[in-house]
Amino acid sequence: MKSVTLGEFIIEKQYDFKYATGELSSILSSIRLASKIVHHELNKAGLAEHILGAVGTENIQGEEQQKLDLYANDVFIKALKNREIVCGITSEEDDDFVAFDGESMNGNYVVAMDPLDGSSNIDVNVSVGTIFSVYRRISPAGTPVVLEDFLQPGTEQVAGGYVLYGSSTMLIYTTGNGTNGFTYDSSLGTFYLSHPDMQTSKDGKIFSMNEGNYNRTSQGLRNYIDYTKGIDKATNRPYTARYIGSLVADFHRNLLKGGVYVYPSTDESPKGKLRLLYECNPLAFIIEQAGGKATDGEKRIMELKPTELHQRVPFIVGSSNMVDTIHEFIKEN
Ligand code: AHM
Ligand code: MG
Repeated sequence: MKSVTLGEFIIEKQYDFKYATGELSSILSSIRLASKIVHHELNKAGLAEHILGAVGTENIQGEEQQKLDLYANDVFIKALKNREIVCGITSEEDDDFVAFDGESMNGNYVVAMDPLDGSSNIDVNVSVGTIFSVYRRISPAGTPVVLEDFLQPGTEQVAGGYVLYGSSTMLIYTTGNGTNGFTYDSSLGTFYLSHPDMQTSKDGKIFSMNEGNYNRTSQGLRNYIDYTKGIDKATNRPYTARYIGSLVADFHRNLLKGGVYVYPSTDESPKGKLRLLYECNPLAFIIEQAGGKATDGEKRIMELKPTELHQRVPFIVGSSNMVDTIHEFIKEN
């Protein structure tokens, strides 16, 4: 079988895109480049004492920032700015959006991203990821980007994806014509198409949630958690409990094997933990294109109208029948 590189694939698929100017291809190429740089830096993390550990500052959500968070943020911003097609970005690491100036103001696109999700896992050598979402701007080209450009529902995404820095580094993305996965050959510096047209199974067997939150969640969800442990051949239970605490890794495993990931509303965090713009929406786009579902427990994630950059939402994502069953349990209570 002929090996297809990510670069070749992006160009080949360019004309599936309704605007087909090559600009989106260029953005994806910037993301590809930045992810290679981050991959190489991450692989050194275990060796480089100066890179491990916290910077000592907190981001807007009160979370401690790791040095590699900031490094990845910087690399992705520079790569995205460089081609003067993106006019601004919003990132988990920056309190406000970053408006690009100069020629970039003519850019037609904005990007929302979590440059290094799950970064508290780096110190223990566990997989982390980059999550990204691309939109066409609403404001006119040639003017500075505005907040409304970022507050678009996920249905307006023109591309969404993630990079998983795991035992292999993979880049998975969609532009609305299916989900495709590429694996990085670090000896050649090239991503190859390894997972064409990914499909997740309708019924899965994996349940992924931080069950430490059991007593903080709704009665309906608690009933579902109990149900996952029930013994019943017909419904393939008990399910398998798997939770890494690194969203991209948990999501990726379930996408390939069939399962559901839940980060619910809790007493302490009624809106859950994960952020709509750069964590939930891109993964919702990916899973829908692979035949799965993503909701906040009630509504489709991609139809939620964002009201703020760092907005959090409860997140239920994965095999469609599993998501439906959770909804039934939630409704019953
Ligand atoms: P982060 O964006 O600060 O890295 O937090 C997001 C991470 C996800 O990767 C993961 O699924 C979740 O937080 C784990 O949270 P918890 O430790 O509460 O289970
Ligand atoms: Mg994150």
